[in-house]
Amino acid sequence: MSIFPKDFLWGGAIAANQAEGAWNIDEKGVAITDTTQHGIAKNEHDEEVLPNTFYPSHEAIDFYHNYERDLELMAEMGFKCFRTSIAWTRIYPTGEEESPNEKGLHFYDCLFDKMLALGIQPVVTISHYETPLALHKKYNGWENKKLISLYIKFCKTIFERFGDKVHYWMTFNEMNNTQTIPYAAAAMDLSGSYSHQLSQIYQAQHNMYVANALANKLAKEIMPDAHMGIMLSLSQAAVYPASPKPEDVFGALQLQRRTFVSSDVQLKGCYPGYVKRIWDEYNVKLDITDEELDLIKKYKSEFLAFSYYRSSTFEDGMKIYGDTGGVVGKPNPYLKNSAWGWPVDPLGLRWMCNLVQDRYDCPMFIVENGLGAVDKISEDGKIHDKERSDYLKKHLKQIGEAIKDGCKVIGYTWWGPIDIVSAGTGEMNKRYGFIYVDRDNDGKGTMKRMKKDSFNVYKEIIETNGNCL
Ligand code: BGP
Repeated sequence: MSIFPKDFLWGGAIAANQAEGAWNIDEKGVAITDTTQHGIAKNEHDEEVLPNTFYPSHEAIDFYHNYERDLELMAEMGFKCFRTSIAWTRIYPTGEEESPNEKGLHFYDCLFDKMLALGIQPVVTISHYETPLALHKKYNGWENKKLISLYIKFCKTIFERFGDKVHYWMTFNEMNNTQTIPYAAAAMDLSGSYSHQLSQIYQAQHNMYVANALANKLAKEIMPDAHMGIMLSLSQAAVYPASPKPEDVFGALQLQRRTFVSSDVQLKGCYPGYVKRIWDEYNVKLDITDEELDLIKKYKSEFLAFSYYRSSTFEDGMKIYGDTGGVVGKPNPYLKNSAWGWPVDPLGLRWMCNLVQDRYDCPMFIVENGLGAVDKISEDGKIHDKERSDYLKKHLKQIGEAIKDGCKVIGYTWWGPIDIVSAGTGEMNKRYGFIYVDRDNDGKGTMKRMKKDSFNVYKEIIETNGNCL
């Protein structure tokens, strides 16, 4: 008897901007993710806390022209679902056109039809940091409430067009990252005093909460059987205190729950007290109406999707960006790091699932988990990526334990089942895939695809519904 439910959604996840390429063809407009992003998040001492850089992924792996063969490889592994995003600028190039771009709609029609033909359920992130650049320039992104109606127009178009093909939707990617990478997550530049910067961040987040509520309302009207979820980055939320020192323990709790602000508001339907304390202490000024609070309360999200890569450790006195959850992180002596310095902590994932279960008692979907590593082609012409297979098996084992703990985990999509562009570094060499793509950091290569050893490891796990773990 498998630990995993028989209808468990095994799969993989990518994002339009990190895989499709074709960034400026078929009438697509420029998205913020097509630009070298800038801006550095600072703390109240004006110290740089987190780099806020993204890189243009222009050609990426040209998934736009290779998706049929790529999806056939996913189907060969037995995928039940596949997560990707719909590039907003393929549908509304500047975000404000009267009517949508038919070439963009046609691409996603073909993409979802191919998935369904292979028995793969599409799981769609409505916007994966892919806000039209024009809306950043005109409104400074989500800081302006105008984005709400423009986003809902985008939702209406894609719900009406794809509602009979797509049944799992997430409104935004990792929306709690508005705190740490505002330019990517909210298409927003921060400015002025620290208090003003926090006001911008919480205003953008509030506007996104209102948009999420209105999207849930619209979905029920257009796609009654749709599952509407929110998506967070919970990697940095697995925060351990560096010692039993009360200041370390309470500081870790503070950080952890501040990462849960977005899910508290959208799954519980109201703002928690600890956020209001931040607003008071930092003189945060917001434009929030009673009507908006009623919408948030009435149209809550159904499931919590999240990414988990690593855990972090908090020590009293550490720099915290904006008192809003940005964790610089202190090395954990009990964990080994990946080649990019991310602590590998499978038990942290079980811990996170239990935290989410206790906090929300709602279905949870792990939509990003993976290991970015340097892959080398061996003399035998193969890629023996044992580290990745070990990471996969250890994390899935912990999900199995979490399910036995009573956590309602409905699915798992490995981040980057095929090599794609790293968002944080702009590199192709930070590879996540079970499928290798011959393309390097300089955009050179044949774009040829090749199975790694981990391809068959995941294939067997799915075939046995996790029993071989
Ligand atoms: C998450 C993003 C993904 C992906 C992932 C891995 O925060 O939602 O888009 O990028 O991080 O990070 P990276 O690509 O920087 O290795």
